[in-house]
Amino acid sequence: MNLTEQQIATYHTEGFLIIPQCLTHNEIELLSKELPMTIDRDSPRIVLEDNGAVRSVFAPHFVNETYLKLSKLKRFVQPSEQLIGNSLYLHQYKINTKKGLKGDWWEWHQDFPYWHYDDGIKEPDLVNVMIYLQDTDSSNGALMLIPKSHQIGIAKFADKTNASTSRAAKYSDHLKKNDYASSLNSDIKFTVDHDLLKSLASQNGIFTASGTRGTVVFFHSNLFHASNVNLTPFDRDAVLITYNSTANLPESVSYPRPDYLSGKDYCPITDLQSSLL
Ligand code: 6CS
Ligand code: FE
Repeated sequence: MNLTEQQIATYHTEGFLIIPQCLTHNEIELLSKELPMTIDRDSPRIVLEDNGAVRSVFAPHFVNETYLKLSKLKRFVQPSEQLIGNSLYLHQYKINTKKGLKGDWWEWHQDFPYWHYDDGIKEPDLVNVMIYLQDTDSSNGALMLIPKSHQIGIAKFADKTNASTSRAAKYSDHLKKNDYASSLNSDIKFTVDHDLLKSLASQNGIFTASGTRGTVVFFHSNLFHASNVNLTPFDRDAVLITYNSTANLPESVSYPRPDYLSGKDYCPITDLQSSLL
């Protein structure tokens, strides 16, 4: 699947691009059937909500062939190469399982600050590919976005610590103890300053990326985004694949995060797949 010039322009202006029905019914059925096989609750790859429900499953491709093939689908890699303008490798891969009545929120944030400060990636030349495995809307925690917000680069952070020092430097301490929770839980460390959020939301509005199962949202690593709790009794599983340019490899950081959070296979993605089946 190749994007048109118009679609590429839309992505660079708005910061996101939605492709409905990007996966077939049978492909989605297979992903849903195999999702439980990616979960080993004793593994550090699994992040839990405070209430014990699974919040995220990192690196499902480490343990499951179908999810490995998903990360190599032509339908994702080729458009992402067009958007980034370079060959790509897999930087991060997770399933954010927002369980029925238990799945918590994601506060307004950008992804790139985590990949810049925690993983040492210099430029925001990464793209997120988000796939809905169920019909998703505002009732069960669809992705909320502020269009064009990626254009300002790394935003001013909300001050959660009323620290006078630079927050990023302060928070790197968390990495010393292999404590990644403040990047992955429902109280994440780098969130957007509320005055800035209000100003951009007033200018550009807040868009809720609703879509039927199989919808794919490509979005920029600096785009402001959030998602609400899941108030329905039904699960809302979203797969997020993050590709990084092979010309933008991480520089060394004091406390490197493990490979399930920050991919270490920097080879360009090959053996592209046409289908999951
Ligand atoms: O730390 C990370 O890599 C993860 N944390 C957030 C809040 N978004 C990006 C990524 O999934
Ligand atoms: Fe995010």
